[in-house]
Amino acid sequence: MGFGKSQLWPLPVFLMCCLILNHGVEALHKVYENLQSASAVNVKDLHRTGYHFQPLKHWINDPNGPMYFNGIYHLFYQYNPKGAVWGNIVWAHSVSKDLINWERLEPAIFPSKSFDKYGCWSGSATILPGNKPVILYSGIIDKNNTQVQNYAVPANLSDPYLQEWIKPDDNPLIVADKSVNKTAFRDPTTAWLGKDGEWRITLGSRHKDKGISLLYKSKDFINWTRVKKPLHSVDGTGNWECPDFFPVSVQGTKELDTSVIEGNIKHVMKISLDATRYDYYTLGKYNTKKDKYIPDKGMVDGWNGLRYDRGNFYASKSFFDPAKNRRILWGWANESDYVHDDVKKGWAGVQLIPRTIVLDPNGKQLLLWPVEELETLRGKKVELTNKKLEKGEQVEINGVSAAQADVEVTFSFGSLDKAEPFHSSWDRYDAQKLCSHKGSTVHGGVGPFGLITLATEKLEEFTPVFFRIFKDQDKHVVLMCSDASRSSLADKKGTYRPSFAGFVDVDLTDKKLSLRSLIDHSVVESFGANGKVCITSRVYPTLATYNNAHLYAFNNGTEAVKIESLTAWSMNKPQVMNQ
Ligand code: DQQ
Repeated sequence: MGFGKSQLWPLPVFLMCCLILNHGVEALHKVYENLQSASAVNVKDLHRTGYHFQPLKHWINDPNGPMYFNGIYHLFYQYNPKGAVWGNIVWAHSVSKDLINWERLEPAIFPSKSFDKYGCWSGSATILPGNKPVILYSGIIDKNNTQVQNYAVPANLSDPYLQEWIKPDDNPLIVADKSVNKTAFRDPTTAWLGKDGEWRITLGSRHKDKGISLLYKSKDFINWTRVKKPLHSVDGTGNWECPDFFPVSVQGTKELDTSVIEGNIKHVMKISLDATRYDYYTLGKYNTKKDKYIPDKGMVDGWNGLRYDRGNFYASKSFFDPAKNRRILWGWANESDYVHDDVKKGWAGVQLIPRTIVLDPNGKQLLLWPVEELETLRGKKVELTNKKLEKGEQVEINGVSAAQADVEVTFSFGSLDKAEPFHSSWDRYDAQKLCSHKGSTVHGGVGPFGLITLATEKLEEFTPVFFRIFKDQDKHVVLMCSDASRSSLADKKGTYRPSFAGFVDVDLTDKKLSLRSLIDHSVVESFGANGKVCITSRVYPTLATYNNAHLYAFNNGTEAVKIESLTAWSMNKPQVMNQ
């Protein structure tokens, strides 16, 4: 069944399909000598976000080197200062005291030396003993896309914003040895300290179609040697980008620095799969003796594995925030329009709302949730409680700005008896295919029910986010969908507007399901069952914009559902200095 079986396809065929599907995604990383697009003259406001992180204009991609240093959060990100398509990549830099309100600074790292002349690609920050931040990043050294690993250090540690960064002359620190593919050799992680006192980093690579996270060791952070065996690898997954490797606390209330490698913890191994452009993770154990990561029994490793987000979310990076003892995740959402649309509007890409990461008490997955600071942007609030929705009913949530809102809702249902059977021929891993058949308007037993976001009054345009519950042999299966297929009346033919989807592994004993959606003009970022499944959609409504956007809750299942509680807030714009 479609993508579920795609593992069986030869990689080149699958890659081709991905490239065709991922409009606007520059997956090939071609090195250009000239500009890839003219600088944006008019930046179009329509579809720009109100409270998601964006630069004033032009292209952005991966978040880089996030860190907390002396009271300030730093976010660097891949940025094209010259146009709205990928290319000319520098590390743009912004700082914040609360992860919400930002000040833009000059780019921190940009091509200038032989070891990064053709690009400064993704990387991470590590705070070394003595409170000394250092950045590791991938430099492109020639037109053949040869990649090396470099470091940069702050020019002035007493500058609270760390505006200027120095790239010392002993760069590059790491070059690919003969057995390593030098064009698939990038994106170093935050370093962690081993029990032997040596630093370790991992970086993304591949050997033929095997995805690899290479492991390097160093005593002094300058001289690095490759550990013969990789930290982890999976056959048939293609190139790995932006790996992330960190501990999560088991039953703890505090999250952990990346160098915590023992105790009551599990390790998370996240990889960004170049072929599919999704971020996958497994939970497992870091065997410190063998320097190997071993996924827990039963974890699916690869294309059918767990994901941070089932939608438009890629190249993410996490960091430990010592100020609040939490781990925070940044992810990039590309546009899902065409490259020529991006050039016309003069911008492309947003950073999604930073999310906290904790281990689900069931130990089998992570829970992701928007950082609490986002709530400071909540403005006008409306509430609804105990509202029953019979089959075919919908209720409008009036009184908030529906194009720029935060909505939290808990639905309940009396019984699961009417749940439709989960057909034995359906693919357990292909939620997206199921959502494409079982849309929000296709009546069911228990569900579909949920929210209708960015909608016109007559539903010419709408992006529903909803649940539907099936009965399998011995348990219920909860499907969550975020359906962009009817989000816009513009240029319907051929645009990529999938119904992104996931199965939610949730206990239904209390017969309740919760949903939170962050709606922001062209972003609908949703969190099902307290962050068990997250789905981000990028949409481009033509009518459901600004004050013409509406928000509804609906039920199209035979079983009546109740809105136990719903709270929606209009979201204010954060302060962004240096506009
Ligand atoms: N983007 C960066 C690379 C990384 C890729 C280049 C992931 O370092 O592998 O802009 O989107």
